[in-house]
Amino acid sequence: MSDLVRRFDKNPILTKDDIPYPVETVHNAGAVKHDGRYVLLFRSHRRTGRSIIGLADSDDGFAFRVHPEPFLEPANDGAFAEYEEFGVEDCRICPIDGAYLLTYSAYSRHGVRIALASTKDFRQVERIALITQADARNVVIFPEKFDGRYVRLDRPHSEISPWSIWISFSPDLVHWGDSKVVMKPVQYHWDEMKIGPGATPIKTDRGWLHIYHGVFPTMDGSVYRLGVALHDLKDPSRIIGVGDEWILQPQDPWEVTGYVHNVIFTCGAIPEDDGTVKIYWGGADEVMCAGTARIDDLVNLCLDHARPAF
Ligand code: BMA
Repeated sequence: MSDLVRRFDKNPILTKDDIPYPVETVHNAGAVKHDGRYVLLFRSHRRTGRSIIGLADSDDGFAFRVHPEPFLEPANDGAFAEYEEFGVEDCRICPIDGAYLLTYSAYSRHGVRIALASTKDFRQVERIALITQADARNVVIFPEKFDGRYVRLDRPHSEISPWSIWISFSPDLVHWGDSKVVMKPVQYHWDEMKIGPGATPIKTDRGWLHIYHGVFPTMDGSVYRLGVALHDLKDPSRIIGVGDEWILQPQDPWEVTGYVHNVIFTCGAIPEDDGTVKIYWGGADEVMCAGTARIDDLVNLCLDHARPAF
C-alpha cells in the first residue's frame, strides 16, 4: 500500500529558530481552524528542560507566524500553580459550544495530570479545572456532546497493564466518570508497548476518526508512530475498527534524530471541506511537521485492514 499521509514538501514547518523567545524545541501542537485561520498551540522546552505552550497562526496551514510571547506558562499562583510547577505540555484543542477547550498535561512533583482551560479568541485564556488525578496524559475531548454529556478519550498510567486508551463522560466538563477502557496495545505489533490519544477526533459519515500514537520498544529505545481508529458515531465507546498498520513513522532526518530520536507525536489534525485532513506532528520532540491525507483512506484502513481493539 502506498503512503496514506503525504508529507508537506517544506517540512519542518517550525523550528526553534522561528520562535521569538528562547526555547530549544517546538513540537506536539494542538491544531484548529479559528476564523478561517489555522492555529497551532505548540510545546517548547525552555533550557530548564521544562515546557511551555506557544501560539502560531497561518493562512494556508503550512506557513506559520509565531506570536511574540508564549501563550501559556505554568501558573505562578492559585490552585494550578502546585500542579504546573514542572511545566505544561502537549495541548489539545476542542472546538465546542462556541469556544475552544484546551487540555494539556500539567507536570509537578505529584506526577502528571490534565488541566482544562478555555479560550474564545486565542488571546485570553481561562483555566477551568484539573480534570484528572495523577498519573494521566493525552486527553482529547470530542467536539460534540453525546446524550447531553461531554466525552473524552484519556490515558491513565498503569503498572499492571500496558498503557491504554480509556473513555470518560461528564455533565459539566469538571466531573468525569463512567470510565472504561476502549482500546489496548496489541502484543508484538507496532503499538505493543503503549498507546495514547492523539488528535481531537474528526466526525465522518462512517464514524469518529481518531489519530492516536503507538509505541514499540527496540534495543535502540522506543519508536513513536501514528495509527487510526474509528469510533461509533452515536456511541463513541464502541470502536468499529482500528487500522492494523501505522499511518506514519519516523523517516525524515528531523524525525529520526533530535531532542528524542525516532518520535512522531500528534496533538492535532484539521479536517478540510475537500475530504482531506491536515495532520500536524512533532518530529523527534524538536520540530513541527505537517502532512495531508484523504479522510476516506484513513477510514478505509480502520475498516478493511483492522486489528482487534483489545
Ligand atoms: C511521551 C510524551 C510526549 C513525547 C513522547 C516522546 O511520553 O512525553 O510529549 O513526545 O513521550 O518523547
